[in-house]
Amino acid sequence: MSIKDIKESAIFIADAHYPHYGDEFFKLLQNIDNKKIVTPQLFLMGDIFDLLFGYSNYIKTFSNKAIILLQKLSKEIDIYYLEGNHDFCLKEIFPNIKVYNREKQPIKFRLKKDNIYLAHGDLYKTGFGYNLYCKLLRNRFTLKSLSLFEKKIIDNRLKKLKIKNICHDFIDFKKRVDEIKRYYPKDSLIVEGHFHQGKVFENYISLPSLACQGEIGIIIEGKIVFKKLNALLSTTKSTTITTSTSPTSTMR
Ligand SMILES: [Mn+2]
Repeated sequence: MSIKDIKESAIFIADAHYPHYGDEFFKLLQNIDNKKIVTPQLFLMGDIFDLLFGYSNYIKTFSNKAIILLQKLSKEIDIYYLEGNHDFCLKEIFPNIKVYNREKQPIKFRLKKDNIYLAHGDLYKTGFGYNLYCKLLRNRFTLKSLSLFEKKIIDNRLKKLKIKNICHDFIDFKKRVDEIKRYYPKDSLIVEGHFHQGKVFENYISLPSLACQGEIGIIIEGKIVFKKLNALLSTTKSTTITTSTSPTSTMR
């Protein structure tokens, strides 16, 4: 299997937790749709939705406009979706998106000459509950017997998620990063979301959460740079201007 390249201007969105933490995610999709932001590849790094899974029409109603726009965009640009712990069983919803469930992660790409591994970031932690949940939901029989209670379960879950504080510093994050890095080849770049930190530790990039830091990752001159949506709009619009005053974090 040939390894795909991550292209210049590729965009990484992590942990938007849509629709509970603002409209930035939808705005970003709109700007890609109206070509104010031009990107050849969109990497959705998981927990893009605060709660979304396939085989349930009810859960889709909460994020309908974003789902429809994503479906449209997936026919026009390459979209990769690495499922998170809040969004899974997505193949059914997004037939034109390359969906990678937790078991298929990390996925290997190339960025210039480097090997780069992408994962949502919850691989090396037990995920028994939601794996089981996912497997159950894939089963038509369970789905049918669950559908009676579906609305109640989802309403209850959403109510809790809505008030959850998801933005905070991760104590001893460096220690956690070192543990994760042991699972990857030494000379590779690692890009993960999940932790909502937006920090870089040598070859480990913890993507910012769109819900918390309000930033996304974008490839500029072969490197991942973190940017706010507004800064992204001004850069794309004025590609001839080489200097930017917006705060960015760079890593290679
Ligand atoms: Mn997560």
